[in-house]
Amino acid sequence: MRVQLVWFNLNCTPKMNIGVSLLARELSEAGHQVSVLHLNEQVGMSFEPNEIIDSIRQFDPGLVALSFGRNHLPHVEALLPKLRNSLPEVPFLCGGVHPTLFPEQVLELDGVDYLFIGEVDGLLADFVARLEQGLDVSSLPGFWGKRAGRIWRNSMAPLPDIREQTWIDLDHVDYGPSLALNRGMFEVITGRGCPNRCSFCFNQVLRDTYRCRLPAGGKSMPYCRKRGLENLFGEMQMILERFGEQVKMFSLADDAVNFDREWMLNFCRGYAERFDLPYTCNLLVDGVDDELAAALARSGAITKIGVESGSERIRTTILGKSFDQATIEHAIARLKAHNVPTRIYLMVGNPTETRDEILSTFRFAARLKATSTRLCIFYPVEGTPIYERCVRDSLLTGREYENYDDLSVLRWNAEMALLIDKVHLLHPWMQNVYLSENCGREYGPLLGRALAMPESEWATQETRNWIRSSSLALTRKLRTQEIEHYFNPFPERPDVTFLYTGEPVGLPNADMEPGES
Ligand code: B12
Ligand code: SF4
Repeated sequence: MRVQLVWFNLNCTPKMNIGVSLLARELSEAGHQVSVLHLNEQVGMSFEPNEIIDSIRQFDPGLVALSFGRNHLPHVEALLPKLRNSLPEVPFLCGGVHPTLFPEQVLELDGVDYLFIGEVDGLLADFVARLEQGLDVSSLPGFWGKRAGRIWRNSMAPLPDIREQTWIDLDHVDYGPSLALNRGMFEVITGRGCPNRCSFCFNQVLRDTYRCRLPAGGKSMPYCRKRGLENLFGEMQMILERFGEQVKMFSLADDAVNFDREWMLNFCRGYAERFDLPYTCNLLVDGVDDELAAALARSGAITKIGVESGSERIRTTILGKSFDQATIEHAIARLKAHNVPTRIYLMVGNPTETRDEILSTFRFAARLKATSTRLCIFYPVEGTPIYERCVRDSLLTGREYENYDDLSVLRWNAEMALLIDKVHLLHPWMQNVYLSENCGREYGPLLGRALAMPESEWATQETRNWIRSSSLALTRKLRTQEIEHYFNPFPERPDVTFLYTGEPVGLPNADMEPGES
């Protein structure tokens, strides 16, 4: 059968979804013809329904399979009825994170015929073959459907064993443009799941969904799984053979790479033997000691850590993070002792957060002195416990969002709303005032002036220009005096900062001269 896969990646980092790519390969290996449509303004097709429909019609599919998350639900809702009109005979199948968490809502959408809940590895090709042969598909585990006036909802299929995971598809997915735009960073996934239960993350929801929807209570396969190392290294080798020096580093896209310590140590050992390329990974701070830090260092790891807040109340009580300040400090100290670059993720605008708690986040970040920081604005994803809390406490404005860099979608008083907006641009300065006496002297007056601005003055292009030019002038001055400070090398990414220490950082774009981008 001819299968059109569609990945919704609009107005987000231009990257192909790993799940869609491996499904493309599974289908083509099973003898189906596959086309992958990457909806993204920079590397694929932008959201022009007529062009999308033309492109799909040209491929003449027997099935259209769409993959999307919550942030693209409005696009899916807008596109599907039009697609249905143009291709009345072709069935539509939905899958991915959002259809898994909200199957009832997705099944109701105008134009949806089938959906799949959960991980479909090893099951999609059979579904497609049965459709092609006109056989019944209404009893296949994990698949839901509504056809000819009938609706069916099957229990989830057991979680797949991913030790021998299908490799991504380099033939049907054009990775070249996104590889270039992502500065040579190639994403691979080494496992699935996370053992933690943060209130804002889909992991605990997904794990609970599996428990309640699997007939055997979800016991057949653990939720947290890692791939076999040979399987993973083989895929990485394939990527390097195809793209050679265009690949500057791998990014291990897993939510939490090190929940299985033995696996992690073996990965570091094996990776260091085979590859001479840095890689980034999301690291859990629990259990980071000298042995692990040394192994990460030897294998070229650049670690990313979800610190989120400097306030213990926000991090543990509101966000449900399982670790305290001391554990974070210990982990980062061990990583630094072994020269492993660290990026910390911070989040502001959390429910019930106060001005002092926001400031404490930057005080804590300055104490941690990570190589880099990234700031996100809190967004409650539908279905998570914190979303339920936001609804219960009437905290939501109803504004839609597209990515974590958007403005807050929570209701705030005018003063807090303005502060959160300011923090988004000023966070390098906010860290710098706490970083050292020298830095505080330089950044304190600038920050004081910016924080005191009324909204009318803040929201002007003149103020934006002033922030940019002051940042550039100051970072040049402090570099000359060899004073450590955080700086932001690219205006289009105000969420990212790097620590200037006089030594090369070795992360993409971090070693540019100020003003070079
Ligand atoms: C890597 C990653 C990214 C990468 C790459 C894009 C991507 N999603 O692959 C980047 C950094 C670009 C990214 C960006 C964003 N992400 Co992201 N991302 C992930 C992450 C960590 C891994 C995804 C992955 O590769 N999983 C492994 C593959 C094998 O699994 P899979 O993608 O789920 O696919 C399987 C099934 O879902 C299913 N399936 C998938 N598609 C389809 C289609 C059909 C037809 C069928 C039948 C089945 C099916 O089968 C696949 C194989 O079993 C997930 C968390 C997670 N663990 O899943 C978050 C996650 C998907 N991201 C999330 C979010 C919120 C975002 C952003 C909105 C963040 C932002 N910038 O503001 C953007 C949106 C990106 C976009 N849609 O364009 C949320 C989504 C929540 C939701 N309910 O929608 C997640 C779940 C994380 C979270 N914190 O909750 N992301
Ligand atoms: S540690 Fe990260 S991946 Fe794990 S539950 Fe918390 S936010 Fe999600």
